[in-house]
Amino acid sequence: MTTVPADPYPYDFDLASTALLIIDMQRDFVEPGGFGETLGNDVSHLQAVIPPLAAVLARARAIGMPVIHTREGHVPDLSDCPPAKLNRGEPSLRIGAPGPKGRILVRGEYGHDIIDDLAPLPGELVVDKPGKGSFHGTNLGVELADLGVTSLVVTGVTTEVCVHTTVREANDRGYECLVLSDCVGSYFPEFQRVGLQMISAQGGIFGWVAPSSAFLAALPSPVDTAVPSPQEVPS
Ligand code: TIU
Repeated sequence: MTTVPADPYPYDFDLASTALLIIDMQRDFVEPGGFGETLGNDVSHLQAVIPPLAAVLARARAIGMPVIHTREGHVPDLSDCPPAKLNRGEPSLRIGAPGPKGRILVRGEYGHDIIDDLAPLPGELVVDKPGKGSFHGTNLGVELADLGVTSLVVTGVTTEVCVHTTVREANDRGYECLVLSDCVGSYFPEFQRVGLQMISAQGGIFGWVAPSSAFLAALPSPVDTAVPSPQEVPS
């Protein structure tokens, strides 16, 4: 077992059954001109998440931890977008409307894809989701079962929307979630603070919260976990 100092108490996990989940680090949310900004949000708050999350991603890859990316968005005819979600806000700025990065939150469009700094590598799972939660309308649960994953290290945006919905879904499904506080972001500083408290309050009602520095410090170094080269294998 590996242990990370966390709120409300240390988070124990088995590296063999843990995955890094990166939620919706898409241009539509993180960059100017996307869906997030059309909703009136200041996207600069989300940019702060990128450097610590890139460091966690690099380390996860180096030690062979499974990495799963999600993207929120809809098929081009919007048949998977319920009217209750579609009919929000100014019509010219809604899901499916043309934006500076292509049609807003539509699969295949430039703005729907993940930012270059965190681009998935070939072989990493990318889960396209029509909702805020990562389990609703996706095969994520099946994929995690196939991988033997029972613990999730959760990162991405936004803290109080897709991260919270996913952590709540995961908690109800029996996964143990560690949310990395500096690797999740909100357009609203107050929601960031309270959103994290809501996860770890009441004895960890939805999961655990820790900074990425604590998580990284608990991981084995890449050297310890590297596959030995042929000349290093004892004969
Ligand atoms: N608006 C907002 O805060 N978030 C979303 O619409 N989606 C995600 O959080 N990914």
